[in-house]
Amino acid sequence: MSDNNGENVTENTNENPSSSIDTVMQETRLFPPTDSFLEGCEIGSLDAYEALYDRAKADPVAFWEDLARNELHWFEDFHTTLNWNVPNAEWFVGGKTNVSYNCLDRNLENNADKTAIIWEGEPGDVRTFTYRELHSEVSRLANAFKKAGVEQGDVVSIYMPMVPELAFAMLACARIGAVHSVIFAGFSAESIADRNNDASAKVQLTADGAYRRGKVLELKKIVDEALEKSPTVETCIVLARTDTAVEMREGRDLWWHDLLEQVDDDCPATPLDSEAPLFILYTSGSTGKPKGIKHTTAGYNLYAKKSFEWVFDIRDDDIFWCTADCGWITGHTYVAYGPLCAGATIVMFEGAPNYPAEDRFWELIEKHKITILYTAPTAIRAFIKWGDHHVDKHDLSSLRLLGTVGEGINPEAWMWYHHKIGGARCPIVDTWWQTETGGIMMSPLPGAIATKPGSCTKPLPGILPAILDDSGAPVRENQGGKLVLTHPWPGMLRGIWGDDERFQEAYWDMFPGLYLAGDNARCDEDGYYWIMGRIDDVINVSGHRLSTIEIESALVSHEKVAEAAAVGRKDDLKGQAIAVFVTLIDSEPSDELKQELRMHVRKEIGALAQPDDIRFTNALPKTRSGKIMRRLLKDIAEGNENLGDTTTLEDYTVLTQLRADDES
Ligand code: 7RM
Repeated sequence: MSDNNGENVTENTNENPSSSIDTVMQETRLFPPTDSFLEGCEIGSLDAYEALYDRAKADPVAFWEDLARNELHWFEDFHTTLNWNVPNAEWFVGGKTNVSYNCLDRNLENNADKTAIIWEGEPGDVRTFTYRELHSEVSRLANAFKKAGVEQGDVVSIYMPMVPELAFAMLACARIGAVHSVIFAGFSAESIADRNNDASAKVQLTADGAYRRGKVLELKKIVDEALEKSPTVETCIVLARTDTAVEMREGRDLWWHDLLEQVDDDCPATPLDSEAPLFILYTSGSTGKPKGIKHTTAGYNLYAKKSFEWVFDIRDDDIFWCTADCGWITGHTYVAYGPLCAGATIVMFEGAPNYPAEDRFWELIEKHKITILYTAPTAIRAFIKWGDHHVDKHDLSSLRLLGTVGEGINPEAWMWYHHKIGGARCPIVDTWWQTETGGIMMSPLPGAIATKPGSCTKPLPGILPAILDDSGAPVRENQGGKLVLTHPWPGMLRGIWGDDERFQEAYWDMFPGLYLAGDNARCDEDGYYWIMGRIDDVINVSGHRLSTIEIESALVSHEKVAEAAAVGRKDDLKGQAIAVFVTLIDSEPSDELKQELRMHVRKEIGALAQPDDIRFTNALPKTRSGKIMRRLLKDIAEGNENLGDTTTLEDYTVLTQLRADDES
């Protein structure tokens, strides 16, 4: 991205409608798949992708109808493919299916003895399960749930470590039509109670404890506190994981293993309506109380399966590792439902990337011969900071495909991932999607679409995006605007649990009939999409609207910078000034370096994007799933004392540190 003199920024903007966003980034590198990757690819050329995409676009409803009939098992066929009454979609109406059946029973036909799950615990213990074993584990657990009083339609709140039983529990709920609400085992008692109350959860699942970097986090204790304030929860089922002493309350708490002893593993999957709720997953959103995103049975299942197969070009002998926790949508769709429904072998990992040392991921890849790694940019930037010597210790030659999700990946981090982890032979799929979308919406199909570092490339078949200015008109090529989806898709959310008004307002009010994603994006001359950051995070400098990701990527392209966050702060003269927060790889902060970084950004993307304030920090505030919390940084940049809702923040000490830096 170095051959841009930055002066064209001003030219662009003169012809921009006021609500569009200026792009200052130029990335021209193109990476087609290698011949060896292409061997055996299901969708192995741009033509093949375009043919599929065009067919889906011509008649999306017929496209999904065909797939639903071919890919899912139906106890009863559906009669109507789509009922669409904005903003409410119903897919495959009249049909009866079961997600657990599609993931398990269906795989008994051809994959019974294939490994479904390779699980590694934080201490290094390994357990594996074939599809036959998984079927048995889940069926038995489903019977245990019934025994404990769980009925179809009940909400089961799950607060557990990343152990196989967490996946079993999700599938067991799906098997009997209970609705799971997985809460990441790092949230506070208060957050659990909020979510339990919002969903009227009836049963709580937890474990005695969870391993966290060699220590034990006492989950049951946290749950005990949460249940004091969760009056709807009648029963709590406790898994013994760490053998930590816990208090079991008579009449409420049951041991997981005791329940299992009382039941057998014969539990036929319940035929469920296509639109029966499958799960609720709470997303924080940047303001206000968490939204319970609702997903249902058939549409979500179909979308999880097809998006998984398309994006990861899955082969029978692949060993697929999605590093996300099941507490996030990525863990729902690409640890559990997508891969299992596709009959794939997954790796599930309980631990952290830096325990006992910073090479744990690479050790896992070498040990389990992982072929596909799907992780987050925030992790990749951490690996870069920790140093290449951790990677060099391990043989990563089993890898054939890499993926990222969660944030934009800065081209510099992309190049490191490509060379250092992928040995320059593995395509990288940069996947754009949301909790709300259920599955990946835009991503390279790795055999068909040459990649560009920093671009999520093109929409999946059946997905119809557009980029609009505030008046609802499409923006021109390479102009940033609001990303929308113009046609419903099977994996889309079916609302916010108990809050129809908020559902309508958050996603459907701005452009009637179109789904507002809340991200800005541009589409380039080759039809490639580039995500530019959240709508609320746009920085407006003297009437030029700039993207956070582009400024951050310019900073990260400096050899000394590990990570950067850019925010707009109030400025009397310019409207907003650009404040950036920077973590360094291993250099010492200095005024000279600040000046160097200013000049670097100026050279990379132009004078307009040159930061006004630069602060060095040891760490950036992140959500528990690793996204930079720019909203908090904006408050800090503006000197605000009250930082609003910080409950989703991963590490509070970061804030104290940043404030202290501020005062010095
Ligand atoms: C899967 C997930 C959704 C938000 C989304 C974006 C950002 C996610 C990318 C990305 C740029 C990407 N669900 N985001 N993936 N931005 N490139 N490949 O993360 O609900 O937790 O977050 O994350 O802002 O709207 S989520």
